[in-house]
Amino acid sequence: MQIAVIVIPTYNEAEVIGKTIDYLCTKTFPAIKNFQPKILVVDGNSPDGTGKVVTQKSKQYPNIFLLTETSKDGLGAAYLKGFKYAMEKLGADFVFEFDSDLQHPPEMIPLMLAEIENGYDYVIGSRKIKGGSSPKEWGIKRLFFSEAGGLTARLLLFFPFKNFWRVTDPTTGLKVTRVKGFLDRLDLNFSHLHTKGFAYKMQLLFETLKLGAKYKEVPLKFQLRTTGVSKIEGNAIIDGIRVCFLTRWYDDVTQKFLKFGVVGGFGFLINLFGLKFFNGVYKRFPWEIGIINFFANATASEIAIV
Ligand SMILES: Nc1nc2c(ncn2[C@@H]2O[C@H](COP(=O)(O)OP(=O)(O)OP(=O)(O)O)[C@@H](O)[C@H]2O)c(=O)[nH]1
Ligand SMILES: [Mg+2]
Repeated sequence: MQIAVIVIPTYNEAEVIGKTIDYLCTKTFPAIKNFQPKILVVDGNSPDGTGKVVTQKSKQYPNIFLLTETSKDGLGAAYLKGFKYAMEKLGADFVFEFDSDLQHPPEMIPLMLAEIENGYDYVIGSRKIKGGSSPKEWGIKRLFFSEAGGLTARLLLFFPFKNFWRVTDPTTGLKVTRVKGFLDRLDLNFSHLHTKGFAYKMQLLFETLKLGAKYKEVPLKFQLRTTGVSKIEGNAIIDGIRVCFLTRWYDDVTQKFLKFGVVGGFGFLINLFGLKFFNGVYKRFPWEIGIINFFANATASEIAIV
């Protein structure tokens, strides 16, 4: 049976992680028939004892794993370590990205696996399509940042190509990715990734789609965090813009476009100055203005081409 690993990063989530594991193991997993689910918690060495709760739960249920980092290292770092562990140690065929605080309804997991069975490689929960939503309780500021952040990421990553229209929620955290051909072909090292923070999501989204993953969005009703506090870093917006920009900048399509642009731009300038220069030179000859323009144009174009 194919293995689906639910990777859950945690930092100071002792209050909720036990409840999340109970819910997944008793309510969600029994509804999964064609996959073997495993839970991998990646804990940033939380001082509140999150790791201890997970260890206790691993005695109560099978297939609960804990990977403890030496310290809090950012959301991207936690997920990347989790992806590697899931592939190398847990035999993952599919890997979920899932929040510990139950903001992602666990019922989404079997629904997303059903789409995997339909042949999709990369299924994400979108708050922006029909049936999806953000918490009603979110204030205007958080809603604005969510909307503006999403649009900025879409523009920077994909405009004007088709993924700009296809990807409605680039900052969503709920995803499942097929390992074979996709997660196992991504460079998951930080020499390649532009951040260890939240924005890793945008770079991996871009690169997974670039690999040609069959992509599907399902509606996500993102819940309000009811226990613990948000771990979003203060610089998440600036870092997000930086990561989207760098991801697009280093893409081969952009690089080709830039090379053509630079070569074309230089050619244009040489042509312009050449035209002026040779116009002056040929004016010294007793020729008609049309002939002078013709020769000046021809000479300048030749030089620009060379
Ligand atoms: N290991 C690890 N986990 C983290 C880190 N930052 C966040 N997390 C966990 O990642 C998940 C998502 O973080 P949240 O703070 O809930 O972010 P969010 O859901 O976008 O924001 P809220 O709506 O405010 O909850 C939670 O389970 C966090 O405990 C980190 O640096 N290391
Ligand atoms: Mg959260």
